[in-house]
Amino acid sequence: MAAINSVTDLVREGDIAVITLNSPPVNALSSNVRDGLHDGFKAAIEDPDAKAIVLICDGRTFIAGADISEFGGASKGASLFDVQNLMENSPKPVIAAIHGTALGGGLEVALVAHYRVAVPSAKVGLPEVNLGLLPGAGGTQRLPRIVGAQKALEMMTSGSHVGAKAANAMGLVDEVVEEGKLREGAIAFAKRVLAENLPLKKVRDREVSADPQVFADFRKANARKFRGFKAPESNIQCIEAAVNLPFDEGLKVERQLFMELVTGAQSAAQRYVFFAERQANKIPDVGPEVETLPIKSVGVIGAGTMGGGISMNFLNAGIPVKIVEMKQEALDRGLGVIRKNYENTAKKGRLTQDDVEKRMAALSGSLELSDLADCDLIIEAVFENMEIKKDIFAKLDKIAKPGAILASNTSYLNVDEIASATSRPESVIGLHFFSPANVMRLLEIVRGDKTSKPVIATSMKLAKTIGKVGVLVGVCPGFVGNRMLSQRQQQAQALVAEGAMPWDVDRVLYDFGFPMGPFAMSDLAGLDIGWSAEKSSSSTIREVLCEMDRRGQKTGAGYYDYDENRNAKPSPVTEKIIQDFAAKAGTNPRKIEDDEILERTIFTMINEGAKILEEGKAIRASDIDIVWINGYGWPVYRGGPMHYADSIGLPKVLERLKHYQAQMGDAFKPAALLEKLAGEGKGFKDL
Ligand code: 3H9
Repeated sequence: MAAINSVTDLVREGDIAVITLNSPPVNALSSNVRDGLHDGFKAAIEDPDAKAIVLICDGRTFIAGADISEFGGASKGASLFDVQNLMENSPKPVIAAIHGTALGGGLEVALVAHYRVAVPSAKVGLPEVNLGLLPGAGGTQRLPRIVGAQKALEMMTSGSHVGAKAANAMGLVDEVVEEGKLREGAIAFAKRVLAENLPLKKVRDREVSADPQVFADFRKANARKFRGFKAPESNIQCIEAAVNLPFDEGLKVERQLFMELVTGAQSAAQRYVFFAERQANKIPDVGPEVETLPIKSVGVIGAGTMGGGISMNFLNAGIPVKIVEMKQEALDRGLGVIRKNYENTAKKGRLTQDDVEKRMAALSGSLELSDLADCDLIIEAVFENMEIKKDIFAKLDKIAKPGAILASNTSYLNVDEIASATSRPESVIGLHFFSPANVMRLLEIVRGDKTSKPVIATSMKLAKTIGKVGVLVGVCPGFVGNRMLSQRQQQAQALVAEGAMPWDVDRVLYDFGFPMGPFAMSDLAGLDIGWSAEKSSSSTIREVLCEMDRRGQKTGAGYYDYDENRNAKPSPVTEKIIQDFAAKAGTNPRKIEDDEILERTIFTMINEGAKILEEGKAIRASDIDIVWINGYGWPVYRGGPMHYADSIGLPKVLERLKHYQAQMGDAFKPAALLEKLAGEGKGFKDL
């Protein structure tokens, strides 16, 4: 065994040279790895007794891509292109042996090998688009030459991972070898290449063609999905170059577009989000030494939309769920909705009928809380009323087995007060799911004063198990997400009272990158959430709309008018109501500029985020960003509100808040933390 450097070894097995890379956690292409590969291939090529070369990785995966943390720094050591040139032009066949994931630069390394073998569990993909990038080491030119333009478009603009079997069918992988026997399989493959004198296949020498219409159709079909993002279009242009230009010319297009993206604000934001998401998982005082509790069965109280959606997450992860409702009818309805949701997914081909039945078999219903006695985790998802919640928790305290986690799905109530209804507040935690709960990725995990560390650690781990991003937050009204949202809502309402129309506010936030603005959102959710006909007194625009049975999309009208396909149109009725309100209040509606709408809705949120940090209700600014990206549709290419504030500069945010404070009062009073950071020339990232 010859060590090439600290992360690379070279050995010869008979006439096969085997280069092994071992750079945990994911063998990313850091300068050390590139140096090791470069020197390893050089030595193997120069070894007169080596006839073929196998590249394999130790640890959990093949190369998972370029080292994202190195972007933006000065590059040192061998370049990836040096490594690729050596491999592709090697006079001896090079075989890449893939397990785990070959992603981004990792797949681009494999694509300059002459052959690729993989174990069945391996996955390959070019996920750079998710970092606001494109594959910058020849991947945009090589992938289409193997899989064709259409498949390349799909893979590169979604960043999806393709399993070994499918990759084999597409020609991306030449052979799938037995699981657990990658090394032997790759060496046997290399020997066969030698014995059969198979050619040194270079992907760059292949041809790819496509009708220009393929690109036009693809752009059109995905316009909505790609809105606001720069990277998908750049990926598409590279594939067009692969089709229309000689290989080396295509590479130049790739390089130029890659450099534009990697130095741009969008990719910086998306790379920040990549690390922020992983960071959110780390709780300073709850380290890996804290033991987690086994969660093998879950009880959910409430079979409404929320309870049903929550249950589906666990069923999808293979964890049995028992739902408790008060009335048989409500229970039957809830269970029926879950089945219908699964059947709809099956109809779309995303689930087999067998999967549907398996999930439904793991679901049971009951009218008795006492049936939850053996559950490891019980989640209460009834409506937001403190007395009802306390009553349920007091009952659970008597029913649940010792050590069971008792969770509330409350979206703003005080978890400590809920916990006080039990004799075991250490077992109580908030698990705030976002609607639709089986779809939205965010899970706010609310730590009460007395919540125990194992309960926190288990909840964080559970979030991962069910495919969510868990963010730990502290107890305060609305926690992180809804607390900041309420600032935006207040400003949206105030702007309308001062002369903006709901569609003006919505347009500005939509153009900023949100999927929809607050008023369109209210129409979608239903204006009558929390509204009651008996108590309604025409005192707000919303009340008047509800009284007129304009309760949102479901009634064909709300703030907007809707046609039969639910397309929204600004409504003269709403406009009139708003004008009447202004007249009654004696305000003189004024023209409000888009900048003002944006600043007042977004900067007040940032300010609230600063207060949340001051009070220690979020561990770090990036956790707030993860909440907003995954729970509220904040455009990922703007990195979340706190990153956005840093990117435009805190002095600007501060100056505008002071400007509005002078005109409109203390709703805009800057947080002390914001003043401090801006004064010190720092950002939230420096906390
Ligand atoms: C690229 O390749 C550009 C080229 O085309 C052009 C070059 C010119 N770099 O996710 P996990 C860390 S762009 C640095 O928790 P999992 C991660 O931060 C890249 N670090 O594990 C974490 O650190 P920590 C294209 C990386 O098992 C630890 O590894 N490639 C990188 O759930 C474990 O990660 C991608 O976009 C990296 N590339 O998932 C793939 N990757 O423990 C990005 C991971 O300190 N990576 N880390 O928090 C992934 O998708 C997942 O990490 C992977 C493993 C599926 C590999």
